[in-house]
Amino acid sequence: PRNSGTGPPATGPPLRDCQIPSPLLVGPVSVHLSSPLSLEEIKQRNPLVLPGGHYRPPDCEPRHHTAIVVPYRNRQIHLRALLYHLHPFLQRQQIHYSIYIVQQWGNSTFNRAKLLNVGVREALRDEDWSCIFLHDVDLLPENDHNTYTCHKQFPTHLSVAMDKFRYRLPYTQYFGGVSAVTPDQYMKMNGFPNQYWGWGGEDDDIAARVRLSGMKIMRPPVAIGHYKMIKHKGDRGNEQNPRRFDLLKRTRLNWRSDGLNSLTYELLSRELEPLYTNLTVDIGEDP
Ligand code: UD2
Ligand code: MN
Repeated sequence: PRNSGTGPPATGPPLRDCQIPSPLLVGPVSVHLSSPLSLEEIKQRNPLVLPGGHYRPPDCEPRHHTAIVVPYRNRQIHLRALLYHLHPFLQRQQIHYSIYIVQQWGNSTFNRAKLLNVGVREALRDEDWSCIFLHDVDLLPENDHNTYTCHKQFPTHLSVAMDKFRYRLPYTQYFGGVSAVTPDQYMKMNGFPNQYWGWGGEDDDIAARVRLSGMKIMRPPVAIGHYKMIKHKGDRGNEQNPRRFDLLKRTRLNWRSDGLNSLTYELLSRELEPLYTNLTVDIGEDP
């Protein structure tokens, strides 16, 4: 069995380290958004993906071990589009990875940041991941030179140029969409806030935590960090959070006590689906 994120496979001769950059990269890719394939068809196109959405390059020893964590509820079409694009994208990068879909159970108000906390904690139970990606379900990377790996020192914000913002960063402290942390960085910032129920603010809180814990935000060049966001309306159960401005005023006071160290939830199920690990979780509701 392969029981560690860093060791070589248990059997067979040792493999050579994967080359950096990966020789399989193609650069800009065109992203089609209409009518994604079924999960079965996507699985057929990705025969080397193991149950749970797990992959390891077959002919070289990967230098990166990345968990992709996706906060999720009721976005089937987007999920299929994401899996369709992300599996081949990550395989071209020759990294060892798994995809985790963290599904909020029930109808209480959506809480993206808390789901991300759950995903990080559960992913780290599986493997010694060197990097954890926090990934909206509706964002598709358009250039595979945007590698899904972490910076050693500081958190990274990847989705710097999205079609919805005319391929520019909307504001300097912007941290929404796709970001990445090492387990150490995550611990240092006490994870993410648990108190943001509904749409908005949680990404700015996370950016503030990066700064308050003595770190800064790394970013890929704008020419590489291109993403398409699948167009959508706001979801029922994820209405704008009217408290977000008040909460953001208190990040400086709250970040040490609200986060990874105050996280409570109940994991209802953990399923190894063909293309992803499904975590269904009861995270409670807005008090
Ligand atoms: C922006 C940010 C996002 C987050 C959000 C505010 C971008 C590209 N993204 O996204 O990172 O900060 O604002 O909370 O700027 N989701 C579900 N089901 C739901 C509701 C949300 O799966 O019912 C997940 C899904 O992964 C989605 C993410 O939460 O991509 C963010 O929600 P959104 O896409 O509705 O918000 P959006 O596009 O304004
Ligand atoms: Mn979105």
